[in-house]
Amino acid sequence: MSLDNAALTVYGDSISGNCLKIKFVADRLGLPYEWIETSVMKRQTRTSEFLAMNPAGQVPLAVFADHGPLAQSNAIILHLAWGSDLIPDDAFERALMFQWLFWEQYSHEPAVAVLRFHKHYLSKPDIDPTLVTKSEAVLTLMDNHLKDRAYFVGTRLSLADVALVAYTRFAHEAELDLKRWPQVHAWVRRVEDDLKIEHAGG
Ligand SMILES: N[C@@H](CCC(=O)N[C@@H](CS)C(=O)NCC(=O)O)C(=O)O
Repeated sequence: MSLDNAALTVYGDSISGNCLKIKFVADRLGLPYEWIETSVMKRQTRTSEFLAMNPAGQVPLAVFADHGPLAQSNAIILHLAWGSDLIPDDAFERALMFQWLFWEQYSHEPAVAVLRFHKHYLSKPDIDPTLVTKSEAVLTLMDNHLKDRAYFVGTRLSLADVALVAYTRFAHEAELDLKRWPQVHAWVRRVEDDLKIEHAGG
């Protein structure tokens, strides 16, 4: 897609992997946008102004000058990247990319992102142990998938990698040491380099 300078406003919290997905894709594609920092911890997603744009009270939220608001991180990155090299041309590879995007939202994010939030941001003393076992299981599944490939789909970076790296790169903040999952560890570095972003895990 192409956008002029005033066409896209992104409401996002910079500590959120879901929000950073939008930044990574827009920056990679050279799409201009205005980022409005919107803190979840300060409940800035619960103001009447924000709820009027997204009744779900969540970031990220993309507001397109010509169409209006669009929520859900993976819907937003799909819209921004449609027609770009971040989405495979081949129909089956594209379906595989969707497979990983749905898995990310249903299985990965509810484990790894929630564990990180509870440990790193809420410093909860009573962490649900199933969050740890679920997070370890998703990282093991990813490590097995990456044993004979550099990217999740095909031979190049796609939205599947962008969505999955968003919280995996913060695994250390969930006290998950990626050295236990060496393929995932190397893939995180690879994708961070491709996206020209800092190595979150140092
Ligand atoms: N499935 C949504 C999840 C969005 C989400 O959970 N956003 C969090 C920040 S990562 C949020 O805004 N939480 C505030 C709240 O739910 O009150 C997506 O991918 O965009």
